[in-house]
Amino acid sequence: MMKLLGSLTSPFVRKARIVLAEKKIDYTFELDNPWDENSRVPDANPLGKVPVLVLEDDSTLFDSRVIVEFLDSVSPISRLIPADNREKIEVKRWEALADGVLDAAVAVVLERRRPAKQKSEATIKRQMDKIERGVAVMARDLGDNPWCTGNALTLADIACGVALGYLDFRHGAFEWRVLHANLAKLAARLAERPSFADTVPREAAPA
Ligand code: GSF
Repeated sequence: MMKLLGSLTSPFVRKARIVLAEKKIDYTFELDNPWDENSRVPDANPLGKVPVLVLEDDSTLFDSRVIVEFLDSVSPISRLIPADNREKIEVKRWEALADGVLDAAVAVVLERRRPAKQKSEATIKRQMDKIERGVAVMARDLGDNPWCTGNALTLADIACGVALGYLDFRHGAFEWRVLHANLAKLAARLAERPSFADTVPREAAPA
């Protein structure tokens, strides 16, 4: 059976878990925090990042974009990436936008954790600007449509929903719902799906 290495807080891991759930693909979830000094993640991904998907032949896939594109191809259930090339590119662009917002959001989390003397407010501001511009473009491109692109759930909605959920988790002060009512509606609809409800990020329960 395939094995997903990851944490309960990583949005990129959550994206993979949601795709696995939507496509009803069986897998084992192995918790491994890449920041732990004795993490095994570097053995599976030289970049030392999660998620990593370990296939039955023990080969490994990374990063989350490669993982979800692979997963969409292994099962015909709930196609999340359209076959038509133009539509596929549109979905991948949405995913790049959402993942880019996540990269900036994670960068701010890491910068805030640095010792006061090393923390750079300029870096935090630069990354927050990327988040705000990225979310504004998500809202602009969604418009009044029920889904990010096309007329059904795709990877675009999953990636955006994960990014918005991570902002709730780590950037509560950024009131994206107030700024963008259409994104709030999309997020609320996605939150009702078991794939989303079962993967809401949380700090691991204290041991
Ligand atoms: C990003 C994964 C990532 O940053 C992907 O999978 O899409 N492009 C990659 N993962 C973080 C955890 S989290 O913040 O989501 C990670 O593994 N960081 C450990 C490190 O050494 O950077």
